Amino acid sequence: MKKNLLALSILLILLLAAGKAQAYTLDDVVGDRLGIAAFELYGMDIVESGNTMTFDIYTNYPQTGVTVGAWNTFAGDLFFDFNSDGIYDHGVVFTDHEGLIPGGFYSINTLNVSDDYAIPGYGYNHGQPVAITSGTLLGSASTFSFEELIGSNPDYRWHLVMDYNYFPHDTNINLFYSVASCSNDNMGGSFTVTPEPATLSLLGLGLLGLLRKRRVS
Ligand SMILES: [Ca+2]
Ligand SMILES: [Ca+2]
Ligand SMILES: [Ca+2]
Repeated sequence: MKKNLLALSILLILLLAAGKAQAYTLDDVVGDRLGIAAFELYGMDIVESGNTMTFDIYTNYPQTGVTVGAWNTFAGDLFFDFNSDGIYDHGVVFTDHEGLIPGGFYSINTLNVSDDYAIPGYGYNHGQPVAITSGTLLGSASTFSFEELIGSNPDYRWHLVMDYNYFPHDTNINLFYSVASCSNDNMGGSFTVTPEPATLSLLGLGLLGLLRKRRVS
């Protein structure tokens, strides 16, 4: 009896420790940025609730951008690859550029990578997607805000709430985010949106039909 209790306690402690190791839905390594601390990216929380998807991005990078020497960097856009072919086909614009709307959800025609903004002589992460440059506006985030956090590291959070029907359901969606136009820190990952209720009920009806058929035969 005592042994069981001990085993249970150890299991509980292990579970708690495992839970603590993961700070966000998608963690980014702390300290992997290039340059100053303002470029650090910490991670992203992705939460599905009701018919919304919430994306919270934790960063030290200010909304108004950071200038290093002669290079005026600006915050990156959020990229999605809906069909996992390695090409980012959808995204959300974060800042006012190319006449696109901040908080707007776009089907992407063209995008710029970090090299498109680079100034010779500066170190940065090469070839990383950073900004949508043209596309079709499909909708916009119901909430799109930038918040200062209590304490520091991370200092800020991008807060984005979107209709979950903007996303394909029940399939792996890849995403990518560069902290800024230089991509001095970036992160990738994937998430899944649950099947639509209609699909579920159809599936249920199908199963019911199968059961009925079995009963008859
Ligand atoms: Ca980082
Ligand atoms: Ca794609
Ligand atoms: Ca990173």
